[in-house]
Amino acid sequence: MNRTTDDDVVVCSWNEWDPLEYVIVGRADGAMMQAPEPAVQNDLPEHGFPLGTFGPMPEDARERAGAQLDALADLLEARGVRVDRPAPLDFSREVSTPDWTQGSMAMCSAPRDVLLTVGNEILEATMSFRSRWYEYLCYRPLLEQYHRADPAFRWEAAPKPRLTDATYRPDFFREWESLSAEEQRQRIERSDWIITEKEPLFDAADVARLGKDLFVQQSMVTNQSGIDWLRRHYPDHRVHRVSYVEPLPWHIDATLIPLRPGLALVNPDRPPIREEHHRLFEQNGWELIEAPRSARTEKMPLCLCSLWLNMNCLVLDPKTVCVEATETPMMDLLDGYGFEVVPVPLYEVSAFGGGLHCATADVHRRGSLEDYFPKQIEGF
Ligand code: ABU
Repeated sequence: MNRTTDDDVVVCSWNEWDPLEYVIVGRADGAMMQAPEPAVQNDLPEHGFPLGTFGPMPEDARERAGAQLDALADLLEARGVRVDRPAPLDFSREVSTPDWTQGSMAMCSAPRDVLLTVGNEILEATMSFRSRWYEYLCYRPLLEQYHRADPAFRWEAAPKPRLTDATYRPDFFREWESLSAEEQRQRIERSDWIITEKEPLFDAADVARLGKDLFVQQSMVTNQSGIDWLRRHYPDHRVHRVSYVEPLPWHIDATLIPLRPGLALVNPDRPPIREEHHRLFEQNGWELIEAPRSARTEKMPLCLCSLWLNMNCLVLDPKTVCVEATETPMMDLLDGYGFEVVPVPLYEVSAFGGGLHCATADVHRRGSLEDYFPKQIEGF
């Protein structure tokens, strides 16, 4: 259903670029370096977290990240975008299900990882880390509110995964380190990552929304079964399973960033595995721009993301894009393509799960469902 003109619309967003009117911005409150679990083995002795340890993120870093997220929320509100914020849990708590016990949760600074908005639906992703299994609870007060306010809002949750040991390949990280470059390349080509196909798994941030076409990356947190589940869940969309030449991939939003109809950023270090990926864009008249490298040469302490967070932009409308304020090469590039570039300081948040795209989740963009890829490729 296309519901773009009703004044009472609360939830509706079909793509990454229509005018943004309503958004959720994450929070850093209570953020933890999560306890080890099969899929997460942090080893950061130089920053106080050697392998096997966990605990609260340093208070000063948390305050700086929180202040940048608050400033992002203020900036968006000043530009007329309505902003909601999640309700943090006590992330330091041990949590369990009948299948496992996990020493701590993590944080709620990256709503994009958890919530997938497609049209008038918000889907809670399965997630694939035990430390993030309960993160959806941070958004429940908002989702309840949208459900009351918007009679057309479809509130959905993907099947909660069991995340037993059978979901993870044992010794994945040790084995990965022992592989030759050629063996690693072969695994990348097979998308042979830590999660098995035991049950459907996906993070919402592995999905790029381009109208009728959804590009879903198979990654360390999204498996083939999760992509199949999404394909069945969105029968009116075309769900493309994509993968890129990237060791240990984690979320598509530093690899493929759509900017407006016909224009997208791609990552020059992460070409697609299948040539059909670029051919699909090109035969539908899209220009793919290679992102410039980050202005930075070093990541923030405790940052688990790559320097390609410079690509992790938030598009406000097809002429306006928010870019991290120190990323001058990216700002210059987008300025050259005619965008109004809004610089937003957010680098402190990179140690808390991401950049501008990660730190936000769409509630409403003004627009309708369109087909930007009328010329499809059989089998892709
Ligand atoms: N959540 C986005 C992280 C992507 C990257 O580190 O490249």
